[in-house]
Amino acid sequence: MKTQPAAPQSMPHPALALAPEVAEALAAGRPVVALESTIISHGMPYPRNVEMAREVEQIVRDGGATPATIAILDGVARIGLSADELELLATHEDVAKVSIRDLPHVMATKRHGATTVASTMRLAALAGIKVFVTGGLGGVHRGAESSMDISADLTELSQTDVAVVSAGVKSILDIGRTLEVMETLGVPVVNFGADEFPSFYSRSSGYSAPMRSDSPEELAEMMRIKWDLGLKGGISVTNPVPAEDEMTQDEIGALIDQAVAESAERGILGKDITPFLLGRIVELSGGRSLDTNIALVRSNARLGAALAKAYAAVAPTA
Ligand code: PSU
Ligand code: MN
Repeated sequence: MKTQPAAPQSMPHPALALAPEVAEALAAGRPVVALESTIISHGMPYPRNVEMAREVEQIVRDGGATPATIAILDGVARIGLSADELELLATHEDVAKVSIRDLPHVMATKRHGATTVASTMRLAALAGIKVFVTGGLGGVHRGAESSMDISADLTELSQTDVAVVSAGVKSILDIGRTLEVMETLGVPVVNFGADEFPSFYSRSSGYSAPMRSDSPEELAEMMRIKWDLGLKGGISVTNPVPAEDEMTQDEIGALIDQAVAESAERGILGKDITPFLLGRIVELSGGRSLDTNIALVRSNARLGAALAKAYAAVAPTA
């Protein structure tokens, strides 16, 4: 263990196992980008999932930051994984999907777990990492007025101080209600380089973004100001999929509606809904949605590395 020059609150929690390069980068105040693992185990088919995971780590490195993919292995919260460990997450048949509520159980039973946006945020914060890159955020599910199915990603954004870079919210969810809940929870939703809130596969959603920023430096300044004021919680940075990789609403909308209808017919419930929908949309699109998904994660990784660098330059040191 290295001694840290920074203040005690930025010391990684002792229950976490940090990869040496991640521990060194954090101790030196160098930029680090957290990456989630549910996208690997429950979000994409093998072997594209593990190829994506490796490639995204390389993009973060090329952008001048240290990648830290987060997961639970044998009950231990790991911050930064080896290539073999990424492969294990992508292939092992018993990897639990771990949101916040699942963390104590998967750790107590010493299982493997892939972390969602919510639990990745929390573990990143416990490690002292402030920037996290994912594909899509969870949110308010369609029909939540009766099912009450609202992702813990939203409550986590309201209380954990991490900036989350995503390509917005898929229209498997109710995008309008998701934006309303984030407003209620005090979560800044700031869109990078465009006025319309993006819907993951598409640059459009029919909703305008609550805020817009065109520079990583300005986003980093938002982070610094929010936390300096003592405003708890994260920032949702949305990064529209590059235009050349986009699937328009016309191309994807009907497939999403079909997948949502099938999940209801089959009685899929709770934590299984999102993985079911993601898998079904890949099938229904003949794999095309997977190319878009991978392209947007790459783009998010580039922005996340730039944001981590910009934040490292303005972050309080004590
Ligand atoms: N949305 C996507 N891709 C994903 C997920 C959501 O477009 O991979 C994953 C993320 O890990 C997210 C989780 O945190 O699903 C949300 O699951 P739930 O709706 O059960 O909270
Ligand atoms: Mn849910």
